[in-house]
Amino acid sequence: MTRTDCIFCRIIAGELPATVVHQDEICVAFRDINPQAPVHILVVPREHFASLDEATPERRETLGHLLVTAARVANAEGLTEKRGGYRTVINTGPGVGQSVFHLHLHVLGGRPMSWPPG
Ligand code: IU
Repeated sequence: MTRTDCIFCRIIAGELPATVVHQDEICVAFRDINPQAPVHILVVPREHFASLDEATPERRETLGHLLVTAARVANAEGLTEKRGGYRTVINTGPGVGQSVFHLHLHVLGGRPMSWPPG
């Protein structure tokens, strides 16, 4: 169900612009508007739920599909393991940096990264 007050629901519905790199019946992947790496893509389920805290057994297929899509998108961007790899991130809660409360998985790559994250 599209939420009119959710920016990602509105992107998914085509009401707001985004550079979409992949879409299917379960999710949409588009370039982050404020990229933190040469490649920074968000993989977003069409279904609105706020965060990973709302993961349920009923959402298993959706959650698994996000990971499969993240790998496909990363490889399509040339971010193979041999070419530096990529990082996937799901921020859960404002305390760790979540700012949009529609679950999304970040795919970042194209530059060296350190660990632990800040
Ligand atoms: P976060 O994990 O909730 O902090 O990630 C939200 C991301 O959504 C962040 O990287 C923003 O740059 C990005 N974003 C976007 O791509 N387009 C938008 O219209 C808005 C945020 I608002």
